[in-house]
Amino acid sequence: MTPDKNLIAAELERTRARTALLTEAVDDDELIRQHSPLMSPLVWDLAHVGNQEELWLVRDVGGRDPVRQDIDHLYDAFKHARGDRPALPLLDPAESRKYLTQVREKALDVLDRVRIDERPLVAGGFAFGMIVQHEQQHDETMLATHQLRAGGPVLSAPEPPPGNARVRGEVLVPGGPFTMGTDTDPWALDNERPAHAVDLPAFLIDAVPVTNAAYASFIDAGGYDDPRWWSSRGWAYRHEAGLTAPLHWIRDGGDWLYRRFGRVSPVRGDEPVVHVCFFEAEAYAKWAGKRLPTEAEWEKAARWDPETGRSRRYPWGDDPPGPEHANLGQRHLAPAPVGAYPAGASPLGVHQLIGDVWEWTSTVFHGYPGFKVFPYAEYSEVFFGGDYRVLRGGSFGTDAAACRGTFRNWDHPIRRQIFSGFRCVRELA
Ligand code: AVJ
Ligand code: FE
Repeated sequence: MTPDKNLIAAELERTRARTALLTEAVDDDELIRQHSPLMSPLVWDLAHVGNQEELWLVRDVGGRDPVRQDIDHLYDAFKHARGDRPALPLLDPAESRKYLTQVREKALDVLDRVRIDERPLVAGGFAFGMIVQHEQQHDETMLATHQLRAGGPVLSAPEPPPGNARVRGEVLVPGGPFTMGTDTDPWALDNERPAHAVDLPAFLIDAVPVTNAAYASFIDAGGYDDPRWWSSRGWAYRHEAGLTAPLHWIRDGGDWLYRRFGRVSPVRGDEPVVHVCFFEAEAYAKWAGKRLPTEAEWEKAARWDPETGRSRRYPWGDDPPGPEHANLGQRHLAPAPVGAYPAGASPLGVHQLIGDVWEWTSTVFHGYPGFKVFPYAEYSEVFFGGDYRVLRGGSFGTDAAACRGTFRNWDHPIRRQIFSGFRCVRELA
């Protein structure tokens, strides 16, 4: 497949506009400051996306001289933990922006001149797609930093579309094999490959993600105080961290309020719950008499077409996500109520698998059978077999370029500053 260079350039520019918006919404002091020990200062993310673009597009694909080799070590995520980054001699906001502009000019020139041939790094425009996705991933990380920052609102967006109250209950996914992963998606990352058959017994999956109302019933039923629902690690963490509700929820008499991007409002019952960790998701599922899906179950529910037996790129088909399909791309700054995207449902009738909230699965992050590192081990391989659970489907903060039915995210089971929710499954009686 020969990708359209104009399209690639447009994706790079569209992505940069999002990065600019997220980093221009606050003043220099807030860009440099660390808003949470879990997160980098925004100014680190900013120069880091430029540095990755320099490493891969300017130096590797383009074979050009370095722009700023002297700063590579500052923006290598493996050299300095997030908590240590504010103390580094980072580029200041003005220097960072200048650096990004210099790198982008060269990267666009490389794109103009490069022969997109069969070399793996450039086939299908892969390296450019990888850099677009990398910047989009950091844009989601920066949005999570915005959610953690104290102070009044600096971002705004229209409300998501309304929900359709009729979508509830469970959907039967029949037993049998399906194709998991992909060999053909040109911008799929190494951990999504290769395509392979997975045979699953039949199961029932929630038609929609678990809502705030459902999650509040778990809280009201004393779920946080009953060790029966928690794994031993989860129970220990629930006490150590003093968990009593999703992150950012505030008790208000018998009701719940929620602080979202600097605005406080009542928790909406019909929205998917967000900002829960894996242990909370697991406890809720057990309380509800269910469990979390495996990663394979999630992907079969999202991609398997019972008519043809093939796996689709998205639940609705192979067309790229439009605003009618899914809540992606920071177009709205909240998950949409359940039932808001009937056009995005899978053929079996599972809704909102893509967008709204990342969904925890019970699967530990590993390489698929036949996995090959491409193009660098530090993207995926170094995390395989570690203390990470896979999350699927993307959130309202995820861009379409970094989201598809095969896309795999992962995080520690205690993390909840990410836009994480879940849905449940159960075996047939
Ligand atoms: C795939 C979201 C887990 O943010 O740690 C960004 C993506 N990798 N820069 C992360 C990533 C390198 C990664 N996640
Ligand atoms: Fe990165």
